[in-house]
Amino acid sequence: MRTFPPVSLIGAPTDIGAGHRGASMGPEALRVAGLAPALTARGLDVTDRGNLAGPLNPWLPPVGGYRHLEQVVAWNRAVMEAVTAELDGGRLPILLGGDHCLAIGSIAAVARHCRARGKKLRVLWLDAHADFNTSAITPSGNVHGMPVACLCGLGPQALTELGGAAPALKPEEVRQIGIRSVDAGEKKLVRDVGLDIYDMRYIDEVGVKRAMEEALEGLDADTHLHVSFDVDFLDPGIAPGVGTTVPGGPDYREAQLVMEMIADTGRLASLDIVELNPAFDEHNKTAILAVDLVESLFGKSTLMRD
Ligand code: 6HN
Ligand code: MN
Ligand code: MN
Ligand code: MN
Repeated sequence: MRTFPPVSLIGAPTDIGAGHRGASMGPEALRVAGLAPALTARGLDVTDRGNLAGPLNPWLPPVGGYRHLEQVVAWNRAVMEAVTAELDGGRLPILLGGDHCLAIGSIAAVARHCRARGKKLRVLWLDAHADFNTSAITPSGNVHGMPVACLCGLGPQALTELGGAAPALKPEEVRQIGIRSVDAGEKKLVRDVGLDIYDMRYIDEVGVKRAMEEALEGLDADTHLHVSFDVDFLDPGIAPGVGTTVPGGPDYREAQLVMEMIADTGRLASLDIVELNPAFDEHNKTAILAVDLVESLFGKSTLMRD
């Protein structure tokens, strides 16, 4: 069994980049679902750092193609600083979102950490959506639909240069899994940049096992693996507690296999759990499922393999 570095939970209670209110309640729902004790039971050393602070959601229409850009930047700066502090301390940060725009700050910190140490980086983006919109093509202005583009250098300077002048990510460092909702302009853009997308059609055709083997190919002892887990990755039948449900996602066992195969690599070094929206949930069942899956991500297997 792999031994993990000490883990830090960082709450970012905001829905600043989302199209529905409520992801701001995500960190507390994950705590109530028992995330920390579940990880402790796996033998991990877990510290909950509590919640970051940031601006309230003013709930305004887009300006220049973005909703709440100033507040999105403030939250992401706070996330980036908090994640950087944990990585510098040799710890494994788990960001409790909050909506998915916060992955800009979290992954900017991870990328900067890797560059400074000559480490390779692989980002696994588990999501129903590609999150590759820009201000010119977004249907909503919601920045949670833009984080991957921003991290690859396409977006407002305040976000693309959050962690330094160069883009945080090269598209070839990203693998997207579970994708089944991509907007028209976004489709063209992800093709143009050559993003590696294992969409649901592909998973239907070849199965989770082969798709994940391909997505995880090439990881070595020198690779930092970051998982950005948008809970809307899961089929809404098992995970209704998100703002942007898309039918046709992975079922319970498929999702478990995704997590178990990531765990088997032994490379997981940072994690986002985002887009959980308790306002849409039923008795916190989506948070409870997310905790169950995160246990698997940290090596809990359904049989006697751990
Ligand atoms: N998420 N593609 C849509 C948009 O408004 O840009 C939805 C994005 C959802 C983002 O769930 O993290
Ligand atoms: Mn997302
Ligand atoms: Mn999504
Ligand atoms: Mn499990």
